Amino acid sequence: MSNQQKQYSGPDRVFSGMQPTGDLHLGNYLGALKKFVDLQHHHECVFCIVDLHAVTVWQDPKILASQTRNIAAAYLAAGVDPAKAIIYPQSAVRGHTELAWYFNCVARIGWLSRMTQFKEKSGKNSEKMSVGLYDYPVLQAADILLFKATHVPVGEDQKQHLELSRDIAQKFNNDFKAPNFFPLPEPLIKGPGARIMSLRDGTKKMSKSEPSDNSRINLTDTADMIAKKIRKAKTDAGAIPDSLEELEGRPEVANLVSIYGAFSGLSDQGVLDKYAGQGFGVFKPALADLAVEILQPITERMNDYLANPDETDKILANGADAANQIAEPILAEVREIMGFWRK
Ligand code: AQP
Repeated sequence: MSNQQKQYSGPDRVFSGMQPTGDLHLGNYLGALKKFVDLQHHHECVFCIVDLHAVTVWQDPKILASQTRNIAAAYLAAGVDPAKAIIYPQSAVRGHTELAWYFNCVARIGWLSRMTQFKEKSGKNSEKMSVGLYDYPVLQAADILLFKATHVPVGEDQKQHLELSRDIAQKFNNDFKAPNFFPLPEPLIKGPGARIMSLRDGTKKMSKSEPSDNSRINLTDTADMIAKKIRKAKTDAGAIPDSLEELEGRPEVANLVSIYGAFSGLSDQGVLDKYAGQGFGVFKPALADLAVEILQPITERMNDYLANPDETDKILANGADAANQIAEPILAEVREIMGFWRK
C-alpha cells in the first residue's frame, strides 16, 4: 500500500462491476464474481451492473434491461447476498455520469491513448468507435471513486484501468488541494482465476464477445454443454507434466490446469502432482466433473431468479437507493471542492 493510501482515513469499501453484454463466463466467475462472494463477509461491498459501460458498443434496447437482470441473477446465484452487499444497475445512479464528466476534465488525453484495451477492442477501426469506448476508463474511475472505494476485485485485464483510476484520484487530490479526499483504489487481482484463457486458443483471454461459443464456459451452460466444451478444448499430444516449467509453451494445457486449480483450491503444482503423466482422456473428464459440480448449482439458482424477475427488480431498486445514499454526499463534496455555484 502506498504512503498516500495509508493517509486516507475513510472506511475500507469494495466496488466492482460487470457489463451486461452477454452471459457471464468462467473467466468472469473465477476472475471476479467468486471474489465478490468472499469479500462481502468482511467488507462493505458495492457491486454494480455496468450498463453505461455496455452501451459504449451497440446494445439492442429491446434486450438491455433483461441482460441487466441476467447479470443480477448471476451475482445472486453465485452467492452475493443483498443483505450484505449493494447490487444495482449503474444507470440508476446518476452520479456515475456526473463524476465521469468532472474526471474527464482531470484525466489527460495522453493517459487514455495508452490504454491497451481500447486498442484491442477497436483494432484498425479506432476512428469509427464511439467516444464512450475511448473514455471507458474515466467512467470506470468515476464508478469506483463515487463510493470512495478502496479495493476493487477484478481480473488481470483490468490492471491498467485501475492504475488510471489511481492517477485520476491522485491528480484530483493534488489539483484541488484536497489531500487524501479520494483514496487511491487498490486492485484485488491475485489469486487463482485472475486470467482464464479461451478454450480454443490459450493465448487469448476467455471473453463474452469471442464469436465461438466453444471458446468459453457460460454460467448458463448445461452439464452436457460443459462436458462437451471441455472435451473439445484445444490441448496437445503430450501428457500432464510434473513441473510448472514444462507448462511453458503449452498455453492451453496451462489454462486447463489453472482452471482445475481454481475450482479445487489446489495450486497449479498441486494439480500437476495429482495428474502428472496422465493423458487428457483422464484429466478432461475429471475437470468436467469438477466444473459441473461447482457451476450447476449456480446455473439452477440463476434460472430461479430469472423466473422471478420481480424479485430481482426489487433487489436492484433497493440497491440503487442504497448506492445513491452513499454517492450523493460524496458528490456534494466534490462540487464544493471544485467550486461550483450553489444556493
Ligand atoms: N478471461 C478472464 N479471466 C479472468 N477474469 C476475467 N474478467 C473478464 N474476462 C476474464 C473479469 O470479469 C469482470 C467483468 O468483466 P466485464 O463484464 O466488465 O468485461 P470484460 O472484462 O470486457 O469481460 P469480457 O467477458 O471479455 O467481455 P467482452 O467480451 O464484452 O469485452 C472484470 O473484473 C474482468 O477483469
